[in-house]
Amino acid sequence: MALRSCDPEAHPHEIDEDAPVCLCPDPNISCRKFDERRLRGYRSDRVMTAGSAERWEIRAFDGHPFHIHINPFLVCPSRSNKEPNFPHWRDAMWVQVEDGPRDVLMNPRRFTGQFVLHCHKLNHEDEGMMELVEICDPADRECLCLGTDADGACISQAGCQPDDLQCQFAKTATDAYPAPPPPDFELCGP
Ligand SMILES: [Cu+2]
Repeated sequence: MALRSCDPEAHPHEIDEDAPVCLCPDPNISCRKFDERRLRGYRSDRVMTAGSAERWEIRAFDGHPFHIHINPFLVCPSRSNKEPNFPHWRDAMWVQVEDGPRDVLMNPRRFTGQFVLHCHKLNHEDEGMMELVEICDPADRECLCLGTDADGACISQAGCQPDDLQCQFAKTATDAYPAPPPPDFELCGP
């Protein structure tokens, strides 16, 4: 997951030197605004199954307070001197480029249904820096699958309709985001 507001001065030509400086709408999560997919009829942006556990790497290209509803997440220890250096549960976390990617563990246990995750800067969330998350029962195929491909395999609700080029562009652009530079701990001194 990448949190990003497009600042041409701070992040020129991140993906392709010949490309326009800001390829994705500003601000966004994984190159998408909240209502983009809803307007195209997608039911949710991210799908998990009840009882599962996932490790998410959350990156930001500037500063964003990441916040999720319903289930808290376990923050993995990091070398940031701004956070407790032991695993701890939170529902909000500051993510900024200087600290590098943050690893968290998601563990939806019982609740099934939809809720949001978003940047907690009010102007960012109002401008679409938000995702609709859905927790499905593992046996609920209608909840999990957007449809099936030619081989009958489930296309995840978080995936793209085969003819939706905008959705595929967003996924490709997000995958192409470079990892933020690692923090320089030498600056902390001995
Ligand atoms: Cu933000």
